[in-house]
Amino acid sequence: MRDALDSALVERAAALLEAAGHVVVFTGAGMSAESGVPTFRDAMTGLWSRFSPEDLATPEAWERDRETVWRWYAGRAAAVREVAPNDGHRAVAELGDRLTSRGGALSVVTQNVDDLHERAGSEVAGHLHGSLFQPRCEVCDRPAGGELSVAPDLPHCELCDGPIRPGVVWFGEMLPAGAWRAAEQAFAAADVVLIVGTSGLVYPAASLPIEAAERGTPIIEVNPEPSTLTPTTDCFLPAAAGTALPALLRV
Ligand code: BV8
Ligand code: ZN
Repeated sequence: MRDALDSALVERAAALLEAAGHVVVFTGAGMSAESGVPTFRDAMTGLWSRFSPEDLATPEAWERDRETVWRWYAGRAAAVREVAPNDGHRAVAELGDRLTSRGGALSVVTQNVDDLHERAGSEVAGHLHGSLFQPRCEVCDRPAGGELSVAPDLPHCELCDGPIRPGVVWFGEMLPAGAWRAAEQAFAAADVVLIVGTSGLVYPAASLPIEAAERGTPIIEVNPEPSTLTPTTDCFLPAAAGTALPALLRV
């Protein structure tokens, strides 16, 4: 990762945000990396080292071995409970407060299944890939109560005794209609899109900033490494979220 963040780049990005009425912040796993939540591309550690996320985050894995899949999500939910939002999450919340105070709006659209944006004070317009804290009955779809996420053993629905499944979107599953609609509306209304910490590999989520760029919406990206989305951006800040986002607020 390059050293000092180029102040001219920060000033250009800050000017785009300053001139904007409605900003969309689109985040991926890199947003939570400095909180200690491993990104999807990180090697799976410890007892999970023999799996890859694509192996476990699928309906087929759930049908094949519900206990193992449930335990993986319960472990991830427990790990998120042990960590805190980072300076990047707090800067996004502060940006939202500043926009609101001048009659503007901030929409957070996240691919992340953690609740760190909310715990930093942001309202999330859409969790495109669901949440670790919204388990639900696989049979009757009844929400099972957030804390069940960390229950180590496979729980069953109180109403119909169906298996409770993690409230996340697996590969091959449709994205939640409400979250997708809210995200499309937010991107359509955006004067600026700020992308933070995503490789841009997962669709259809990645199509949102790409289509915004095609409509001429200015795109700012924060990522220590270029991503597949970098070619569509107007301003690429090669830095971590916890460094670049607070810097944008200090200009
Ligand atoms: C679907 C929940 C359709 C589960 C996740 C074209 C069109 C439509 C679909 C597809 C398509 N091509 C392929 C598909 C299928 C598939 C897909 O996209 N596959 C990929 C792998 C090619 N998509 C789907 O299956 C989606 N569903 O399309 O349904 C359909 C149509 C008809 C009928 C039925 C269905 C569903 C996808 C959702 C999968 N679920 N998560 C769970 O968490 O277990 S996705 C999961 O991976 C995460 O949620 C996250 O979104 C994604 C990982 O991406 P990132 O967030 O970007 O994380 P990553 O690790 O990749 O990158 C981290 C970045 O952070 C890096 O760039 C790094 O440099 C940076 N970084 C690191 N540190 C920092 C940092 N940045 C800033 N600061 C730092 N400190
Ligand atoms: Zn049920």
